[in-house]
Amino acid sequence: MAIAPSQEQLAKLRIEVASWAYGNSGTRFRVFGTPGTPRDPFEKIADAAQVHAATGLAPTVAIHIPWDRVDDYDALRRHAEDLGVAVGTVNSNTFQEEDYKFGSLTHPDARVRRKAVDHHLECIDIMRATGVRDLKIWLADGTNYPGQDSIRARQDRLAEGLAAIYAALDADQRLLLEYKFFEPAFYHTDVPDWGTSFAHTVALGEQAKVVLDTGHHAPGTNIEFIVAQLLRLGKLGAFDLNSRFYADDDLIVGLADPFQLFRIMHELVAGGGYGDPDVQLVLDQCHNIEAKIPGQIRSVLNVQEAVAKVLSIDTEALAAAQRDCDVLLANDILMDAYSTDVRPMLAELRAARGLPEDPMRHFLASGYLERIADERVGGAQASWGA
Ligand code: LRH
Ligand code: MN
Ligand code: MN
Repeated sequence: MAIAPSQEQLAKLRIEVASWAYGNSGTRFRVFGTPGTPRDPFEKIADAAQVHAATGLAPTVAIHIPWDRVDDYDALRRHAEDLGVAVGTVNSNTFQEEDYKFGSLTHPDARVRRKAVDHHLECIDIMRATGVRDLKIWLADGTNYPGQDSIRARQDRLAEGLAAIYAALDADQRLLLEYKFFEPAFYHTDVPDWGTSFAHTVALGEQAKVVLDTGHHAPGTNIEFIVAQLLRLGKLGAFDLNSRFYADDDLIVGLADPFQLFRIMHELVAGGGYGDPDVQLVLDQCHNIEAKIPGQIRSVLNVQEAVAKVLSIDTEALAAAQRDCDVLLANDILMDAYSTDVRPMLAELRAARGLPEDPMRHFLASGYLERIADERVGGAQASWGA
C-alpha cells in the first residue's frame, strides 16, 4: 500500500549540522576525549564537510559564539566554501559567564541585560561577515526557587531585550527563539514552551520564528502536534533534532524513538515545511562516547530514512480513509509506509547523484579518522556540560 516517492522529492532534503557535535563533550561527571577531535572552528568545519561529502545532505554548519569565535570570519566563510559547505545558523551563548548566574536578557540588573543584548549584536555582525541568515537564541534564564525573582518582570525584560536584538537585524535576517522546559533552571524557565516562544516571536514580527528542539519537552509530549500547530501559524523557523530517553540527552536522532521521528517528519511534510528553506532541519547533538563524524553521518541518514518513509505514504488513500473515519485503515496506511525498507531506494538515489551508496562504509574506508588522529592533538571541548 505504500507508494514509491520520486527521486526529485527525496532529493529536497537538507540538514544542517552543528559545529559542537565534533568537539569533545560529556556530562558533569566526565568529558571523554576522542582522538582527532578538532582544535579550532576551522577543523570542526573540516569534519562537518566530511558528512556532506559522504551523504550530500548536510551543506551547512551551525556555529556557536563564543565557542566558535575567530579573528577572521571571512576566512572561516572561505574555508567552509573551499570544503564545499557554508556557515549556517549563528547560535548565541549567554550561559557560561559569571555575569549570567541569575539570567541574561531577563537579569534584574540592567548592566547584565545590556551585555546580553550586546553579545547578540556581535552575533549579528558575525552573521553579516559569514553570510548567515539565522540568529538562534536559546536562553538558560530562569530561577531555582519560588519567589527568587518576579516571573512577570522577567517576561517584560525578555520582551525588551528581544526587541532590541530584533531591531538590529537586516531585512533578510531572522531571529529564532528556542524553548526548553527546564535545565539549567529547575523551578521556572523564562522560555519554557512553544507558547511562550510563539508569543514573543509574534510580538517581534515576521522575521522572528520558533525553534523546536525535540529534546526540550516533558516526557510524553506530543511533539508532532506542536509541529503541525506552528506550521499552521507560519511560525516554525527550525528544528534542533536529537534523541532522548530522559531529559535533554542530545543523542543521535532517530535512535531512541524512530517512530516519533517518523511522526514528526510526517507533520513536517503534511504542513508544507519539507523542502522549505524557511523551516530548517538542524542536528543538535553531542557524541559523548561514540565516534563523532560517523555519529553525525548516522544521524543525517536516520533523518533521510524517516523522510523517505513519510514520502512513501499513500496520501490519497490516507485522506480517503480519514474522510470515511476508517480508523484502522488510516492507521494501516501510515504504518505501511513506516514499515517500508527505504534503504534500497536511497542507495539508488545516491548512485544517481554520484554519491557513495553506503556513506558510512565509504567514510570509514577513507582513512580520514586515522589521519586526524595522527595530525591533531589536544582537541577543543564543545559543551558546557563538564
Ligand atoms: C540547549 C541547546 C541550545 C544550545 C545547544 C548547545 O539545551 O539545545 O540549542 O544552543 O543546546
Ligand atoms: Mn537545541
Ligand atoms: Mn538542548
